[in-house]
Amino acid sequence: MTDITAGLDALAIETPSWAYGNSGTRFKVFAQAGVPRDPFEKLADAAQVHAFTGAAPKVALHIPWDRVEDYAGLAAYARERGVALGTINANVFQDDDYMLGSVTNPDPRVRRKATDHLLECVDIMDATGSRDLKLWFSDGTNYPGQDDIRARQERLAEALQEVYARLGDDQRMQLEYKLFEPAFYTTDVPDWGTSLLHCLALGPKAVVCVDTGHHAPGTNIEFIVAQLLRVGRLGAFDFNSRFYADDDLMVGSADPFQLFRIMHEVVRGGGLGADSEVAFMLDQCHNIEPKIQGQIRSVMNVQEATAKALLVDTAALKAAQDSGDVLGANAVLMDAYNTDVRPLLAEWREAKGLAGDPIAAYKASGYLEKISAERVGGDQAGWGA
Ligand code: RM4
Ligand code: MN
Repeated sequence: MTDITAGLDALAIETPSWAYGNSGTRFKVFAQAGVPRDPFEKLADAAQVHAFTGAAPKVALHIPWDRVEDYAGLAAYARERGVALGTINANVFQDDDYMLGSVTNPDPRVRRKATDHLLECVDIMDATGSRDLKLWFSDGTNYPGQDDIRARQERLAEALQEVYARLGDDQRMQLEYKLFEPAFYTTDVPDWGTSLLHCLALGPKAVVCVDTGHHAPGTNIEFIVAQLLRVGRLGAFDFNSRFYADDDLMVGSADPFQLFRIMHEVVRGGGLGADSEVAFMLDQCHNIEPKIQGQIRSVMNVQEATAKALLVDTAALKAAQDSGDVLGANAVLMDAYNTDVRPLLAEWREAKGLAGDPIAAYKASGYLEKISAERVGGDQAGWGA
């Protein structure tokens, strides 16, 4: 129980500002009552998730969606509500100039513009006190022959190098990969290998971000996690759930067993604990479910998977593995996975003065009714600046 308590204490989940805004599919965005109109209201909502779970102390921003005049003021506003600003997510995918790519665009003017945005994000990190810059590029091509695959890698390396050189001593760059979409033929950073190659060329402050929704069906994500931890380059997770493509739904919902397997490798590889620098972020959208409640549920899902991973009897597992006891080893893992950890988590929360059932407590708080009544008029936040 002590190990489990320490492990759960160490698990800090960063929630994304964009989860609190409206989102949808390319077919329809269903607006919800009470949705924030600006970054301040998003932070107020994120603070609720932390207040009820005790495990979501940071909020990731997306620039320009969360652009404000005074970032230090935004950070102070967050602090007053008990949370801190986290990862700064750059956005070089929503401007007409980026039709043929951002930092890999054949046009040097567009590349300059994209790189300048990334550098601006580092300025913002200085003001917010954020450690991490997260880079995700939609860059790629749709048709064979459209552009030179190799030249695009060189352009990418050049831009990354310039941004890397601008990072402060305590700042990091996370390079996220994604198999496909919006590019459908080649993506310039399609997989963890490409991301890792660039990170290794850059230096120790460049780390890989694993978005759980960015893989082909059947990909063994826990293997990737084990490998990246082994070489000290697992920088962060963008947690979410996928069933088909990049669904961005609640982490642990479609495949809680996969999340457990991932967290088992995290624990095994030293990715959880006071010394770990792995950032556990959510990158999700709540299209049809209530957003704050969706974030609370997601934090709880990660906690449940983590608690089960912490329950694995590592000595018994190693003994079974070393003696070639295939089914015995598998049984050790399954025993942990099949344990109902909800009472243990309720106890962990109550020991911290929190409600054992965060969802019930949040619903009873009347917060959603309050913001629905108060946030009338103005433009609800969505996937736009
Ligand atoms: C991308 C990627 C990024 C996220 C944006 C909103 O697919 O996952 O991490 O910032 O979506
Ligand atoms: Mn992501």
